[in-house]
Amino acid sequence: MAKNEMDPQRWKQEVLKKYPSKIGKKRDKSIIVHDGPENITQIQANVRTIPGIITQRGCTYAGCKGVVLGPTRDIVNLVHGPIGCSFYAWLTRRNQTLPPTPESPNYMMYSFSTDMQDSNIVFGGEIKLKQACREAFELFKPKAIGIFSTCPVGLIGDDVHAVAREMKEELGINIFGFSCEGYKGVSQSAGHHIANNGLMKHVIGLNDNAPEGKFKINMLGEYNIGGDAFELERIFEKCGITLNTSFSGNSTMEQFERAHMADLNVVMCHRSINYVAEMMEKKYGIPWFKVNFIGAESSAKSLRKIAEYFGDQELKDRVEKVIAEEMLLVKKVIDEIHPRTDGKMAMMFVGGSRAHHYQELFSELGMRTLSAGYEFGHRDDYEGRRVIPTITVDADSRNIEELTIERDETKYNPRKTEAEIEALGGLGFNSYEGMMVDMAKGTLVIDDLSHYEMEKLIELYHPDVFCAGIKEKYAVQKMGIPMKQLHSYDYGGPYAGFEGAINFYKDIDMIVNTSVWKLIKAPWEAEAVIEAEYAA
Ligand code: CFM
Repeated sequence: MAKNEMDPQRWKQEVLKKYPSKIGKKRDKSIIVHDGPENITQIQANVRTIPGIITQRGCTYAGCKGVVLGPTRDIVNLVHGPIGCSFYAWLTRRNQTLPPTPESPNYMMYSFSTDMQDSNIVFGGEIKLKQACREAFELFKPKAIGIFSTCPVGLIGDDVHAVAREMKEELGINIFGFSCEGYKGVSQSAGHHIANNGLMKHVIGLNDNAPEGKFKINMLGEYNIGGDAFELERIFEKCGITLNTSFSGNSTMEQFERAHMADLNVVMCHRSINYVAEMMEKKYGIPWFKVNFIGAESSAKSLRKIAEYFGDQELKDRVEKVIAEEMLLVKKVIDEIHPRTDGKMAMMFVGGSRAHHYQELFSELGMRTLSAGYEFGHRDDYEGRRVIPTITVDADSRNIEELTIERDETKYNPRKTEAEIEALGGLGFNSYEGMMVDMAKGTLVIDDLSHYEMEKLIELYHPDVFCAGIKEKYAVQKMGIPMKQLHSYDYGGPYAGFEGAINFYKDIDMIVNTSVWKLIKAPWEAEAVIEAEYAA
């Protein structure tokens, strides 16, 4: 703790006492004063948001359509619902994609929607949905169409799966539906799971033609925000590692179909795609482990893990050579910037993985993370996968289908024997240690941060940079604290890999060292505040 910094325990009590007691009791379990990596406290996560607290969360449809399937360029992702929901369908998430030729299909700049009207709500929307499929097929001749359900679809009972089957038959292309109505889960996390299930059921395993290459991997949970995937593709190519499939940054339908041909699954964002990793292991025998390409050191570590897995000396040497070369540039920039960022304080409240990963980048700059949390992470994302068996299944989690996956006898091929897996145990197969293990004692870990809690963090700690999303951005900046979006990168990036790390160091240096913020007065500094307490 820096001098004169408020004790986190006191901060927590101050915040909780302002809530009505029932709400205070609920929030108490989601706000953890971290007792250090050796003594991880249970956190309440993935439960319903308290109405009115102003959550950062999104909906199930956003997780399915926007996050997991959204970055695929050659599937027509058709939203079945009112046009408002389709704002999400229209490049709002800054995924980038690079078709091989200008003629190659790329539908990412389109917004496909059935534009449901009142009459469809009353009389049903299936006919309109069929028409939309036919129209999309006629206009674009896509390889596949994905149909995404918004809230009204579930409320009126349109059967998107029946329509998908019928249209698949009629049009002769792969068409599949998702029951990802916005209300289906407590956040977008449910949508990830539904998308994972759909990909397993309808797409993965359809095509056995894999690209040439001795070391074939799938990259799971990398969505090419701000060009991150391009940087990772560059690094893999330099190392001689073949990227078979990417879920789903810069991806195509063909890549998804051949995902079962890889020798290894590496998982970036555990929250959004761990289900696919697990299911592919069972069905096809592909092992998986967690990697992190946010941060130069962790990128190097992840590359070494991949090389170790394949065990090929030539690959190992080449990876070392690449790391040495890249680190030379990284180090040069760090040496210059570090003195200006050292000791500064960051806070980050993002999604279900970045609040963990980005702490690495900040620590490379000598900055500490005083407080962090996920919008929709589960306990395993905080405390590590070992707590999964102890997570209570509630009505909301039971709502999401759990697929029963059997071994595919014709395509199952264990990439490593049990003995080999055991010998490589240090790589951490099937495991993720979560965020808290990497955080210092006395930090504040907060799940589903409320707007009020955010204001109190800023008011009482004055962090040097606050990281979250567009909903928080201008509220934070009005309080005179620089704000960095870690969802869209504020139109910057890439931040993954080595070149990405360099971009990040430079951006953060600019952000935390500009003097303009000192000229802004927060509302409570500029005017008198009237405070009141409940009489009852
Ligand atoms: Fe995974 Fe993501 Fe994230 Fe996520 Fe997201 Fe995202 Fe995110 Mo925004 S899949 S959990 S649902 S890393 S859209 S690319 S930035 S909240 S931290």
